[in-house]
Amino acid sequence: MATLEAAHANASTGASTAASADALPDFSSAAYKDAYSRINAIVIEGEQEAHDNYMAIGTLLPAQAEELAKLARMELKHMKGFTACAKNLEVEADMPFAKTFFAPLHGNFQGALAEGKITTCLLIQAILIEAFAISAYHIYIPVADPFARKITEGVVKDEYTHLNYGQEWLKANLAEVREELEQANRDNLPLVRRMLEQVAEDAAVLHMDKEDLMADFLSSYQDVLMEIGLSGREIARMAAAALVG
Ligand code: PL3
Ligand code: FE2
Ligand code: FE2
Repeated sequence: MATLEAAHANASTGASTAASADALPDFSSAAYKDAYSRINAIVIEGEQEAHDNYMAIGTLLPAQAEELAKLARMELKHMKGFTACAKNLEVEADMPFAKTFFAPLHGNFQGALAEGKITTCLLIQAILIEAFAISAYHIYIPVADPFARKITEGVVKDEYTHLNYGQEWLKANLAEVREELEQANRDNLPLVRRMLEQVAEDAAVLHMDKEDLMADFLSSYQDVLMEIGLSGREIARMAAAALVG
């Protein structure tokens, strides 16, 4: 929702982000390019899979297939934007690494899709992956090179549209989706936590702080669960699943 986006715009001008923006990384160093080859690949793979996932969700929700195809098209545009970012820095994206990085979450999405589990598919793609992307892009923007910063700023706006799509569908169907939502969270939130941990070392080379990433992610995620209509206690239980997995 608009309020959610505004809250995060404020958060990303916070003190810790401002401090790291003072010290921009050396975009042409070998260390930066090496880390960027993996981070950029993760983003490209994530955008490509997001495209495929929205198209797949369209097969489960035929009445909304057109709207979902529109969301999917935005993902391809994002993918092209981030491909240009790597080219601009003369970096080659490590795509095999990125495929491995997404494999567990991808596997869970495919399993849910095969069983026609709309709630699980939406939680994985439209909530968890989008909240992960939004937190990463927020933290990246102040320390990005000028070319990538402009592209990422455009992308992040679209990602809120995607997050809101999932949020509104789940909210409208809350009574029927509650139980599946809790199970899907238990199965997938630990995977997202592991992904954040796996990316942390490379992200640090880009001057992105792991705790900032985690905090931004959890704050988006909790806001969404609240908007969907879950109670404070349910939200706390769901967030606690990140500690268990
Ligand atoms: C769905 O719209 C997008 C899915 C993308 C997943 C992004 C994962 C982000 C990992 C850390 C990236 C930092 C940003 C760097 C940009 C080149
Ligand atoms: Fe995207
Ligand atoms: Fe998206």
